[in-house]
Amino acid sequence: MDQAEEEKVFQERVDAEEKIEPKDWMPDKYRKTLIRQISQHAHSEVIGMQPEGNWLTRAPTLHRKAVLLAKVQDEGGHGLYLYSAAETMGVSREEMIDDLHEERAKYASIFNYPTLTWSDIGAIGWLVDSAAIVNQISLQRTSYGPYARAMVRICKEESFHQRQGYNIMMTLMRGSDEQKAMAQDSVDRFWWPVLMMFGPHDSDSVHSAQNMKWKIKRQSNDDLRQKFIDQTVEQANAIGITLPDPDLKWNEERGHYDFGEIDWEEFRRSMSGGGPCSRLRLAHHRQVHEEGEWVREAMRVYENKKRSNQEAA
Ligand code: FAQ
Repeated sequence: MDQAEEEKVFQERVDAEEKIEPKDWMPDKYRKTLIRQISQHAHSEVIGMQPEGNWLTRAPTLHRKAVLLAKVQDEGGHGLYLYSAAETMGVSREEMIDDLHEERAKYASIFNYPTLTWSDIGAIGWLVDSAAIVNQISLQRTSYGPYARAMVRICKEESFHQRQGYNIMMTLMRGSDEQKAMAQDSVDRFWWPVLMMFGPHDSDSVHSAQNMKWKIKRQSNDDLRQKFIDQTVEQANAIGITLPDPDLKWNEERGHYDFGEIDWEEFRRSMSGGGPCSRLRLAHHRQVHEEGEWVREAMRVYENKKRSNQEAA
């Protein structure tokens, strides 16, 4: 088959909802855009451990600490599933980490914001994990098999993360005036950056049109953002939190909440190294990666020794 025929058969398989597996033929651009998206997703999970890890030593109770510890470890695990899924497409872990360190690869801009108070941990669990779930539920049906399967387990774990975050917010909102003000302040700071997690408007999204056709993406950035807003308004009302958007109101005709415009200048700044903690996040990742070199070296020596023993036997 020539290239055009192969692409036609590939598209027919995608249209028929068949999963594409690592050894199947796929267009080069499909492989490239998936490596881009999956590795960025993996980097987000791992960089996302930093803002929450910041509060591990200051969690208010032993119970909260144990829960947060489990959550942060889960995020590291998600990164590992996702790096493994990307590796099935022929890219190595080293290349992906290099791309992150050299700022050729992105990670979710939300993790460039600081966690200033304990309630920020509640706001991240509730809002950031909710947004991640809305996006990832959709990705469970993505066309690339290893990515879709990784999403199933990740979504289950994210549900627990969301519940623990909402539980922190609910507890604070039942507390003193000071606790209520702290919870509200976290939501005031995180709300707009969370809406940016879904990416630019569909009309400005460079990858959406092709990636929807290939069923890498199953729902558009704007549709997912709307879904998240509709469900979150009800959750905020239930605990007495005010979402910081004066334009937020139910639109009977559309059957959705209307909302104000996102500050896209801030989004662009934050995703391209100009967020409040961008430098810190990457510097920390580079430092920890360097400190872990002895583990990778030990693994390489062990693998080489095992191979030479097998060859000698
Ligand atoms: N931040 O053409 P599009 C989590 C970039 S996991 C930074 O629309 P696409 C778990 C985009 O990469 C959160 N950059 O791109 C957790 C592209 O740049 P490029 C991560 C962004 O790929 C919770 C450019 O803008 N989840 O939270 C962002 O079709 C708590 C043009 O955009 C995923 O990664 C952004 N927010 O759609 C962990 C889900 N948005 O690559 C710890 C998988 C867009 O050309 C604690 N990814 N950009 O240089 C996706 O679904 C998609 O990649 C989108 C972007 C929706 C993020």
